[in-house]
Amino acid sequence: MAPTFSDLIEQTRLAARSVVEYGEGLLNPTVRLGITGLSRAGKTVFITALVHGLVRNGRFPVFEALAEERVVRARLSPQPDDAVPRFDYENHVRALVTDRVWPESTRQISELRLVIEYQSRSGAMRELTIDVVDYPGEWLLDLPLLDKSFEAWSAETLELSDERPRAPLAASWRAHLATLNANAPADESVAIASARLFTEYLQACRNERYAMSLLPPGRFLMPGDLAGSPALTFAPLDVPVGVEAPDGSLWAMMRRRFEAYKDVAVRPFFRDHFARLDRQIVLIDALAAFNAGPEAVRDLESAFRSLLDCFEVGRRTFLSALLRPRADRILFAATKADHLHHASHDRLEAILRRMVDRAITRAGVAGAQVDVVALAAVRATREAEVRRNGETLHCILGVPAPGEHTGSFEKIFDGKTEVAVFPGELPDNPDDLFVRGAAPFRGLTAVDAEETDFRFVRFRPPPFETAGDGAPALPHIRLDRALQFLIGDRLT
Ligand SMILES: Nc1nc2c(ncn2[C@@H]2O[C@H](COP(=O)(O)OP(=O)(O)OP(=O)(O)O)[C@@H](O)[C@H]2O)c(=O)[nH]1
Ligand SMILES: [Mg+2]
Repeated sequence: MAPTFSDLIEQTRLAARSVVEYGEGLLNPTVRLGITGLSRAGKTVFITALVHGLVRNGRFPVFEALAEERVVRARLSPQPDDAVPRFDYENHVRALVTDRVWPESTRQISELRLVIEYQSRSGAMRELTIDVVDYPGEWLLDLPLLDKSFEAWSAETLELSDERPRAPLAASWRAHLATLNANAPADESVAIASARLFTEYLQACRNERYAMSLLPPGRFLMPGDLAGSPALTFAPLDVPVGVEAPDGSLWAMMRRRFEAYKDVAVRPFFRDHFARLDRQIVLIDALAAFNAGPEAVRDLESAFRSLLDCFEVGRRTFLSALLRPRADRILFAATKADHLHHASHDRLEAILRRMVDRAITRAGVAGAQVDVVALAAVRATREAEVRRNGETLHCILGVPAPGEHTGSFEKIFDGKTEVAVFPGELPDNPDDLFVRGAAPFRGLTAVDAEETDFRFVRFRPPPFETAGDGAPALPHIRLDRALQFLIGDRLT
């Protein structure tokens, strides 16, 4: 699609800013680290654990600068943007470490700056500044809307809502839509009713039983400060693509609001956060999708396909910084790997690789380094082998969060008792999970909880681990490998 006038202005603005930032970067080396992920993927926990580990000299043997004892200290520092709230690091740490509860879902964008004082391999004292941004994952799925018209988005959304398992969840909204005449005069009460029913449909799709991922517009699920505004009061209509809407019609009003949504909510978010990243980690919670079933896995895959097509990747040279800033390293991470025995971690990585293969190829072609890892920013479990009927099962041990239950509800956990859980085993061949028509695995979408092939219980955060040297630290899985890939080369 040819760039529109507002796209051109946007690009000029970005280019001007990146020249300034490039100059600042030479004087005061800074990495803008993008933590990307859909809602509940594990962004807030990842940032908290990463910063906690760096500030308190966590156990990161694979992170070379720390292992070689060249990190003098890491400290929090005032963030660059005065108008963005600060990431509530202290409260998140308190929740995780003292109360042993997970942080709440993120409702607003926030920012944190960390400065690492270190000794270079040549012996010189240096500083590296790291800026991270946290935001509600729902907003991420708005990026693909930027180059879609209202009509194209409507058509796609309607088509998707005809598929299983969405169709029954969309029934009320679709019944209301069927009563509307898009060419009739605009009516605010109709717009309000449509937006409400459409939002209820999106909310229903998100239920853990269905775990659908592709649910834009993101602010319908997490409105931030736009709740109730006209820019959020629209819904898809059954209208043809490439035709002009009659003046004063419901269609014209919906289309105008869809464009307003992009101008007010999506473009500023993209401009202020996504278009300026040096390094990216993309966090993906594949386990919630396995829990729900093959439809959820396919939906997650298509959500990422449309999303990753929007990313800019490639080497950061002066020229590319001038033209457009790019991320030159991207790490795809399957989060919450502590829900699986380590025997399944390679398989989880293979599944993730399969899910984002197109993005990996494109990033490689553009000159960016790409890697894939299965990690747990906070490891809430230990491993155990359990023998049952002469068979050895790879189990995990952990304290389920209060209110979690066994598949058949015969036991509701109290948040204090440790249990052994067999989460299921991932297939050797990732295609078994993706190929339509292949023997499908069973998830919550299709069967009752006691018949599913995978079962991932939500565990409470773990107590501190004490190392040989007596220093307490939060346990993790491969968080140090992620850190080494993302910033290790900047600390040599
Ligand atoms: N066991 C385990 N659970 C995790 C881990 N990371 C995240 N979780 C679980 O996943 C949930 C979501 O994690 P968050 O970090 O809040 O996810 P988020 O990406 O910030 O989500 P939004 O703020 O909604 O966009 C947590 O409440 C935990 O239940 C992990 O490393 N291990
Ligand atoms: Mg969050």
